[in-house]
Amino acid sequence: MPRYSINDQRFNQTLQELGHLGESPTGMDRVAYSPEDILGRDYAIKLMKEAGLETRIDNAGNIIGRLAGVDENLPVIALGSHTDTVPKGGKYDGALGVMAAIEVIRTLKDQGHTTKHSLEVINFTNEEGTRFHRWLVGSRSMCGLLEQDDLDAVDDDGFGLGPCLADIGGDISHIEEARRSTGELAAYLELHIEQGPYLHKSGNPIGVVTGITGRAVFEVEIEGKANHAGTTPMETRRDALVSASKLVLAIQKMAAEQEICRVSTVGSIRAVPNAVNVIPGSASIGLEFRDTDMAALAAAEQELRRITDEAIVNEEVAIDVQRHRFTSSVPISAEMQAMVAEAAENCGMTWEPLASGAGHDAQAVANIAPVAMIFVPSVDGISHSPEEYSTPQDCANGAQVLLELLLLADERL
Ligand code: HGY
Ligand code: MN
Ligand code: MN
Repeated sequence: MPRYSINDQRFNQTLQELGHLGESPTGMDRVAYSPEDILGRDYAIKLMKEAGLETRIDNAGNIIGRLAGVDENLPVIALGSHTDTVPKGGKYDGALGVMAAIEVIRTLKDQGHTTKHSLEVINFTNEEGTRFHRWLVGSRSMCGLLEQDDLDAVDDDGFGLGPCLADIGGDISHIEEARRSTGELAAYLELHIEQGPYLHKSGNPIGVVTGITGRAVFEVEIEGKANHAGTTPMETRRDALVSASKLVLAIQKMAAEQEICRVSTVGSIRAVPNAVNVIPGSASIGLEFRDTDMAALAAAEQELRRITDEAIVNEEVAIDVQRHRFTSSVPISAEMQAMVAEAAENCGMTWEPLASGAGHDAQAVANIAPVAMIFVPSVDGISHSPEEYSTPQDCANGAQVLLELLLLADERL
């Protein structure tokens, strides 16, 4: 039996309330740095304060709520996730982990239990990376993984990261002050929805995450020749969108048929001037490869460059492959996995080991501290969609295991 029980009602209530902030008829739109994102951030800060946490916003925009432990000399145990969403996203991705972390604190307070370690609830900013095509910005800033091109990034409308950070209480000119060093955190514990189909299929309420996927993101620009759609003979066209479309199918085949890496996705495509009676003079596609094996991602990049070189010759277009971001895969230690499994068993729940096909802030924090992740089922494995759904019971199960995991970590680390 778990030592303490979370307040399921109160917890699921916060999840539903957060789920209305930044909601549009087509899904959740709390895209990082947006007014909708700020609604969710302010709600999390309100709950953190009500739970008795000392809150602050670091220069990377991360929201940190702190609760002193018995022994202030011990490193901190952190819990958290992110409240930003992809455009037209769901109510549980990230939100579950932040709301559950706050519920854990509230339950410890209700029970008058003070942990040995000081605790921090962290709401990492811009986990999704939608706006600047760079993800895990808050957690990478905290863990020394931010690069100059992150700071120099401009969005599709030419706006830079600096003003966006200022909007949420950050400060790009001193962003390095958000950096935490190895040893400051005893552990980082993250509850997250699986975002895939396996727990929903197996019926296990808990996933013990064994590792987090690596990811390689590219932008490919194709230059052909704009021309009249009505008068230009087919054989003389250099149609950038046709070349882009051929690349889309070839990139899909790389994972689906050639099995070069686990998954490959072209998530965005643009044609210029995007007018039906003009042969597109230029086009661009945004794509990503994922695999826990970094050699597979390197092989995928090699094949991408091979097929684009081929297209340059065969289709007389110019192609520029811009490598955007390589994020390393992260194994989760056997010790931390065992602690999650024991926490699930103490709560009377079955579990299964599961690798994460999604990226998470935990893979950045792993750079400076031991991390552990708990998954709960996503109904039909759907995520990054308004149809994303996890049942109140599954959400409460996750928060309950997170509380038990924290108590185990507090005793053992
Ligand atoms: O894209 C991902 O894997 C995560 O949901 N940010
Ligand atoms: Mn997430
Ligand atoms: Mn996500």
